[in-house]
Amino acid sequence: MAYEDLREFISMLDAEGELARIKHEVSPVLEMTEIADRTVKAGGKALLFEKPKGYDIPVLLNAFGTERRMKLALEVERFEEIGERLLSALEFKPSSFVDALKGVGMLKEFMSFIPKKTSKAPCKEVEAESLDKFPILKCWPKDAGRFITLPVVITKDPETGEINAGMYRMQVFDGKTTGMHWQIHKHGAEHFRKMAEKGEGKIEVAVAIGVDPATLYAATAPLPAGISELMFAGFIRRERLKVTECETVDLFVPANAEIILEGYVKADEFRMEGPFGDHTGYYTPPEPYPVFHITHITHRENPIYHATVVGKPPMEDAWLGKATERIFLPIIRMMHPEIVDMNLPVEGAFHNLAIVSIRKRYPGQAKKAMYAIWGTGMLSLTKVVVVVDDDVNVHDIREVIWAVTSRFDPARDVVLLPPSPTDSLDHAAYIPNLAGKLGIDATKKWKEEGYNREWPDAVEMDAEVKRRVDEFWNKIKNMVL
Ligand SMILES: Cc1cc2nc3c(=O)[nH]c(=O)nc-3n(C[C@H](O)[C@H](O)[C@H](O)COP(=O)(O)O)c2cc1C
Ligand SMILES: [Mn+2]
Repeated sequence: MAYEDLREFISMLDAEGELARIKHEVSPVLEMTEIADRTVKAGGKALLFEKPKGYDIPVLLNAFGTERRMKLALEVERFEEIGERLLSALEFKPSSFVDALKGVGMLKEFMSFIPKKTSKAPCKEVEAESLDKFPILKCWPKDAGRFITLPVVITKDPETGEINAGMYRMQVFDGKTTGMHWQIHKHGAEHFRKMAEKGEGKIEVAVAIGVDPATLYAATAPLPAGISELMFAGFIRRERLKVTECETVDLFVPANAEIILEGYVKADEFRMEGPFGDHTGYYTPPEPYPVFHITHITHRENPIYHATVVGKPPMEDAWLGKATERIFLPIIRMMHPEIVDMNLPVEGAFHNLAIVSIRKRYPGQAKKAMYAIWGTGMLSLTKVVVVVDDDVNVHDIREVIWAVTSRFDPARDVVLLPPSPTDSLDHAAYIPNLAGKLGIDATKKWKEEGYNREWPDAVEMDAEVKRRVDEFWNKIKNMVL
């Protein structure tokens, strides 16, 4: 049964023993961060702060902070199921994921999850004057102020009319004004640019805070442009998302959201945003970003404010990222069949390092896999790609280090790219958004690749001997272990 809203998810977490209700008075200024940081790093529970100091609206943090909770959120045993369902819905062999989702053959199943309009909208129950009533966190000491960290930002493509929902943090400037941190590679930024190019002075924006888990996840997912996140949310939930018409802008929002902000972003107005303690583990320095002017605020009766704290990994967003890694793997494998598995280690902040295993069938195929990663959606921003053979478990870093250090010759097996698009949060880039890339081919080398002898066999015991030892291992085991 799909979660209708955030509240149903919270109830389920409670029933599963996954929720801690904090009755202490805790300040949303820094104190909640310290508690969330200690909790997530220890694999602890979701946190419902019932008495935020100075506010009467509870705060939910760390809802997705473990693998188990992320799976409960998306109602799957394995994240791959979602990608596999997408592929199995295909009626032809598309040459790309975009073809797949937009093409003729697609996906009656996906299309059947178009959001369902309703006029019964809890998110519109109560009108509010300003953001000041919400316990919005100041996360880290050097943050420029309070930041809304889990907003689902909804815009309409000024050319095609397609709707996008992306998660872009919002710095609170005052009760009716925030920053709009859509980075240049993101669809919100693309809609903004198209609006400016058309000479329209502003773009309408709606923001939902506190949504059902599938919708929240979908807003963070690297879907191709033009693929509706709200439809994807319905696909994940296996039930259409209920949306309702905004009151002051021409957009639809999740009807059961806790809080809705309506407003606009002007073409010619930029303001310094940040610093912000970011998911790279560093403060992202101040940079000019567009400004969101809020014209209308509504919320449910007794709303819940949903937030996350990012910082030095691992933090809660690690599990949103890991879900993405797993969900999109089947699709990446469809497009690039040599790829077997992929690990985007949390410590690499997802864009900094990808470890990919391949089944090599022809010379140079490891290089092809690198170029595939660098040519695929948001993976194109990946700074370092390491390619190993499929006898290596990419999720076991010790095995990866063994394979990489033993199987690559730095003089021959390195690919260095000239400055190329990089994540806006790549602090090492000499020029923001532009940096080199490194590929390491750590596959076993072949004669056809210029290696002038046979690759040595790995040291392994005979299966027959293992079987013989298995027979009496239990008697010895307790002595030796
Ligand atoms: C907690 C969290 C915060 C994020 N904050 C931002 C942000 O401030 N700016 C941004 O461009 N992307 C941010 N992202 C990543 C985007 O949500 C992600 O790239 C998403 O795919 C963007 O949607 P789009 O492809 O429709 O633009 C954040 C992701 C998470 C999980
Ligand atoms: Mn998008």
